[in-house]
Parts: sequence; structure tokens; C-alpha cells
Amino acid sequence: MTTRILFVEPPKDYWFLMGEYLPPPTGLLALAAYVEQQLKDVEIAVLDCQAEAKDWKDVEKHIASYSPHLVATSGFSCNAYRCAKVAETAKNIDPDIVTVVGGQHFSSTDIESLSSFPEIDFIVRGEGERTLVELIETLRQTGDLGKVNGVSFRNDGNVVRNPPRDLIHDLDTLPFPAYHLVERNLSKYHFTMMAGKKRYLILEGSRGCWHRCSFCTQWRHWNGTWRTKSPKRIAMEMTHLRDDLGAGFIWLTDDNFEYGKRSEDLAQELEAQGFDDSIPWFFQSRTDSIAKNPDKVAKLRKVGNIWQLIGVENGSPQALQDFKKGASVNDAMEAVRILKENDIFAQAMMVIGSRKDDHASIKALREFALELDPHMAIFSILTPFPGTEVYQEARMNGWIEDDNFGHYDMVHAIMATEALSRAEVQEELLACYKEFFGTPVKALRGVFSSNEIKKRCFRHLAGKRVLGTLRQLI
Ligand code: B12
Ligand code: SF4
Repeated sequence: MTTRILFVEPPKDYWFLMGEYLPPPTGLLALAAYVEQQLKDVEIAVLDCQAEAKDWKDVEKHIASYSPHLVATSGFSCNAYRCAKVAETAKNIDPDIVTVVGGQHFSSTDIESLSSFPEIDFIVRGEGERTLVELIETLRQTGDLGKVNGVSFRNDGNVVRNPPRDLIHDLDTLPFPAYHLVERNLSKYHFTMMAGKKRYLILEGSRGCWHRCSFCTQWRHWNGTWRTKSPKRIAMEMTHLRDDLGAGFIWLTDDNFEYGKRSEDLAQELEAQGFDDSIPWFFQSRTDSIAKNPDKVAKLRKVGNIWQLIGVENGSPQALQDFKKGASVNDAMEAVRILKENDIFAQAMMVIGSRKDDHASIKALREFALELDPHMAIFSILTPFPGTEVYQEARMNGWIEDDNFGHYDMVHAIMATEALSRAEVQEELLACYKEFFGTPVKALRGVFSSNEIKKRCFRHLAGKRVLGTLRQLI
């Protein structure tokens, strides 16, 4: 019998700070491709509610008409309830539909989530591909679910957490993400602030990170390891996105794009494929890695890397130490200088709201941001994402004042600090944006900048909508 599997990207809110965007559901496409490659007798569909402008009524209709055996969905912490709602919708239509969720949030909250959401049957923890395939096979053969590593589920009212699954050794063995399953939506994927009207597609260059930042979910999720696809494979995938799928802007999902031999080889591979500024691309990197490798930064710039998001976090050495960042304030200064020198758009992430923060320390951060002078600064509030050290410490000490995961978007204050209430942290966030983007001189300089990206970012971030939304959160 053919098994019908429906992957659902739920209706969800945009992250208003990044403006108008519509990303492809990359994680689901990676999973769909693997299931398609590994299993016979499966029919797979992807419902991307964002791209197809579907609301919850449409999700219901779609599930009812497709009549899947299994519904799989994914979401960040801030979208966790929407994933549960997908599962609930499926169960309301037919209680026999098997519902599966995964990703960072559910991997770290498996017991809590399975206890709170009876409509979720299975949580796949960590890397999803092999676990999902084995789960489907086991369900089809009515085999022993206890033997599927990486899965958590309910049994007789108790949550069972099977042992973790080993990671895939060679990421090059993975198929290309199943963009063909969302072909009808390809022309809709965009990220206005980053890429204007160009088609925006995403690809994975590596998984995980070997650093141990206290606020980060990623090193735990990928078991403390960093695995990369080979430069040849990354270049092949980028070429596929450009030539076969019409990508005009590419986002590499790497949590930490480390410079090293890999980056030199990638530059060479991309040069051979004719990459240049006509297909710009983006990744996230560490300031210390940039500071140590200016020559490699320049090489990747030549093949179209025009934008980097760097984890600056704070201008105080003590705060960086508390975050276990392992990079210095000087690294941040150097990184921004090197990026600017190479005409690479420098987007610096900054964090406020840690335990020791008070008005004076956040003012100091604002001043530091101005001194650092990246093209764009994104200020966020320290958020206790489940799975992080920050979460463990905050939970243990009773610091978490808001349990609504819908607010875990790095813009809502979830915790007070020793000196500031949540409302004060929220006010401070607005002050950061006002000072960096909102002063008349800054805003004018940004809006009339000769750098197109900076112009677009300032037009958005200095605008009334962002500041107004931040004001409403207070
Ligand atoms: C691209 C990206 C974005 C894009 C949009 C992506 C999208 N499709 O919606 C943008 C820029 C818009 C974005 C926004 C945000 N993002 Co973001 N984003 C990413 C990034 C860099 C890549 C995601 C990706 O495609 N990964 C590749 C896929 C293959 O990996 P994956 O999703 O983890 O899936 C694998 C497994 O986790 C598992 N799995 C996942 N889901 C499921 C489901 C099932 C059924 C199964 C079986 C398995 C499974 O299997 C997959 C294959 O092994 C990740 C970091 C990262 N490297 O993953 C952060 C990340 C997901 N974002 C994060 C956050 C916090 C946000 C924001 C809240 C704020 C911010 N600062 O960016 C907003 C929220 C937006 C919103 N309201 O929805 C966090 C999530 C943490 C958490 N616990 O919630 C991450 C992990 C970054 C981090 N370092 O902490 N993001
Ligand atoms: S914040 Fe970046 S450098 Fe730190 S552990 Fe996470 S991915 Fe690695």
C-alpha cells in the first residue's frame, strides 16, 4: 500500500524586524527529499501555508482531501503552538493520521510537549532524516517503536524517550532538498530587505558548531559537533539553485561558517562555476574567525558573498565571558573593519537583557554599537530557548516569567534582570533601535546611503512600523 505523507509548513507570523520575507521551508524539504530517496511506495506532498496564503480552514480542507497517513511539521519555539495546531487539525479529521514534529524546540521539550499536546504522536529529536524514515518503516510494518532511536512518544500514558540516534557521518550523501515539491511556489520565495525582488532560496552548508555559547540551541541540537558538506557539494547545490531553480539570492544556513581550507576550496569551486556578484549569498560567522582570516574573507567576496551576520553580542568583555562566546571585543572591531574593507554588508547581532544588565550597561552597549558602526545592528533580548544553558539556569532559579513560547522570538522580554523589570528591558530594546536607526542624522545617512542593502535596511528599520511595533510590546 502506498503511504501518503504530508509535510506542512504552518501559517505563522513573520519576524517583523526582518521586514517582508517568505522563506522556503528548508528543513521540511530536506526531510521530504530523504524520505523520497529511501522509501518505496510513498507519496509525498508539501503544503507551504506561507507561500500559498493558506489559513487554518485551508489546512483542514487540504488534509481532508489529501487524506495522508502521516502529517509532519516543524517550527521554532515561537511557532511551536502552530505545529501542535497542525497535529490537532489532522487528528480532528482522522484520529488515525500519525502526527510527527521535530526541530530544536521539540527536541528539547519532548517530555513536556508530548504531555501537553496529546495530538502529537511522535517527536523526532535532533537530526531528522534517518529517524523519520525508520519511524515510517516501523509504523508500516507494525514493528517495535522502542527500537527507533531518536524518537520520543507516549506509551500507556507515559512518555518514552528512545536513545539518541547517531549522526549521519557524511552530509554529502544527503539528497538535494526536494524543491521540486514546492515548484509552484518558487517565484514567491523572497527576502525584500536582503535581496530586493530576487528569488531567495536556502541551502545547508554544514550542521552544528563546536563552540559552546550559553544562549545557543545549535551546539546541543547537533550534539556538540560540526559537520560540513564538501566544498564541491556546496558549490554543486548552489549551482543547482541558480541554474535549475532560478535563485537570485542564496542563504547558507551554517550556524557558524568557519574560515579555513574549506572556505578557500569553496571559493575555488564557486569561481569555476562562474559565481560573482550577480548571485549574492549570505552566511553567519564568528568575529574571531573573520579577524584571523582577512585573506579568505576577500576570496569569498569575489564569488558573491556580499552579506554576513556576525555574532557580536556585546561590547563588554565580562558579558562575552558570561555568554562563553570565546571571541573578544577586539575581534568584533576587526571583523567589522575587514567586512567593510571588502564591501561585505556587516550585520551585527547584539544581545540585551542578561542577568547583570542595568540601564547603564545597556547604554554602554548602545554606545558600543555606534562606535562599532556595522552597516546594520539587530538588537535582541536574551531568550531562554529550551535546550540552552541559559534556559537551564533560568529555569532552576525561577527567572522565567513568561512561559508562552509564542513570545520566544528574541524581541519579547521573557525574563527580568537583577536590576530591570521585563517592561524596562522591553523599553531598552526600543531605545537601542531608536538610537541606532531612529536619530534623524543616522536615518538620513542610512536612507541615502550609496549601499543599496543599507538603504533598504534603514528604510525598514528606521520606519514607523518597526519602532511602533517595538513600542507596543512595552
Ligand atoms: C534560515 C533561518 C531563518 C529564516 C527563515 C527560515 C524559515 N524557513 O522559516 C529567518 C531569517 C526568517 C529566520 C527567522 C527567525 N529565526 Co531562524 N534560523 C534559520 C536557520 C539559520 C536555518 C534554518 C534551516 O533551514 N536549517 C536547515 C534545516 C535542514 O535544519 P533544521 O530545520 O534544524 O531541520 C533538521 C532537524 O532539526 C530536524 N527537524 C526539524 N524539523 C523537523 C520536523 C520533523 C517532522 C522531523 C522528523 C525532523 C525535523 O530534521 C532536519 C534535518 O535533519 C536556523 C539555524 C540553523 N542552522 O538551522 C535558525 C533558527 C531556526 N532560527 C532561530 C530563531 C530564534 C529565529 C527567530 C525567532 C529570530 C532570529 N533571530 O532569527 C526568527 C523567527 C521567525 C518566525 N517568526 O518564524 C533559532 C531557533 C531556536 C528555537 N529553539 O526556536 C535557530 C535555530 C537559530 C539559532 N542559532 O538559535 N530564521
Ligand atoms: S552562537 Fe554561533 S558560535 Fe556560539 S555556539 Fe551557537 S552557532 Fe556556535
